[in-house]
Formats: sequence, structure tokens, C-alpha cells
Amino acid sequence: MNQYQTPPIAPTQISFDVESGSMSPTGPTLIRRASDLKGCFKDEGALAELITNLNPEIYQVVSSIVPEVSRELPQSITTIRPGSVSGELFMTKGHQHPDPQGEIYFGLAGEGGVIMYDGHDTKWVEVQVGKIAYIPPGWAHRSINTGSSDYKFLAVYPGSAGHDYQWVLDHGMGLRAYFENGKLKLEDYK
Ligand code: S6P
Ligand code: ZN
Repeated sequence: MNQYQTPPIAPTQISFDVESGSMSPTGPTLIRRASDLKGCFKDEGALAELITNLNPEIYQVVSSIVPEVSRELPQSITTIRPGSVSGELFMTKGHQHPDPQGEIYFGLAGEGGVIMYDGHDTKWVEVQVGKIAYIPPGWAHRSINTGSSDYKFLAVYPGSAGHDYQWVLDHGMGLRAYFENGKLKLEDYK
């Protein structure tokens, strides 16, 4: 054991399967349904209706065994289902890292992207297979499925970064992503 390992994670190989969006060995899996995204979509009435009718899964996050602790480098695969609420595309809740550090997203399948917002400026970065989106320290991020199939990406982030979801509820994301007339339309948050 060396001085930095708290707790020790042995050098290891982690497999990921794009088809199932899974990792092996597997860590925690999180499923977020429509009811977990209250406050995220503009049309709150349409979201409430969706929750009452089906409350479908909007996305899932499968983590590897690397824990979210200082000096470790956890990874996870997010799978966002295709769909929209009154035209506003299915998205993740979005968060800010309280300990501001960079993060990378590798596109694995489908079509999507990430809205980043630093409280002043907002950016849209597409995430296709074979591309990496770089999220700099201090930029809140929310992922969007812009296609008609599952959108999947692999995230790699510092274990001590933490996740602040309230920041996005309080500040918004600068932009909203809609599917309109067959294409992506980004609008001011409002
Ligand atoms: C973690 C990284 C992703 C997200 C995941 C779900 O820092 O950004 O693994 O956690 O895409 O998004 P959210 O906003 O629900 O955590
Ligand atoms: Zn993050």
C-alpha cells in the first residue's frame, strides 16, 4: 500500500459494455424517473402528467467500483432515454461540483450533448461517439439526449468533487434544449 491510498484500490481492469450501459465489476446504480426531475422542465404541468401516467425512467447512472473519495478517479456510464416533456428534451438533473474540478465525458452511443453554465456564460457541447466533452472547473453541467435512441456517455471525474444539485435549481442552466421541426433548438432558460 502506498501513502495515497485511502482506502486502497488495487490497480485493476474495468470492463464496460456499451450495449447494456453497464460496468464490471459494478458499483452503485442510480435510476432517475420523471418524479426525480421536478423543477428541471419548464412545463411543470406536463411533467406532473407524465409522473401520474407512467413515471418513466429518464436516465440511469451505473458507477464503477472506484469510490467518490479524495484522490480517486471514479467513472460512471449515464444512459439517457429518448423523449421530451412538451418538446423539452430528456435531460439529467444537472449539478455543480462544490469542489470545482474538471471532468470529461466520452461519447459511447446515440446523440447528445451537455449544457454548461458558470452562472454567467452558457455553452452547448455536442458529445458524439469518438468525442470528449471537457467540463472545466466551476461549470455546472446537464446532459441532454438529442436523438431517437438511448444516449450513453462515460464520465470520469475527481472523487472529491462532490455534487450540488440545488445550485442548478437556484441558478438554472442558461439554456433549455428542445426538439422542434425535426431539429435541436436551444432557448434562453427563463
Ligand atoms: C458526475 C458526472 C455524471 C452525472 C450523471 C447524472 O460528476 O457528471 O456521472 O452524475 O450524468 O447526472 P446528474 O446531474 O443527475 O448527476
Ligand atoms: Zn459532474
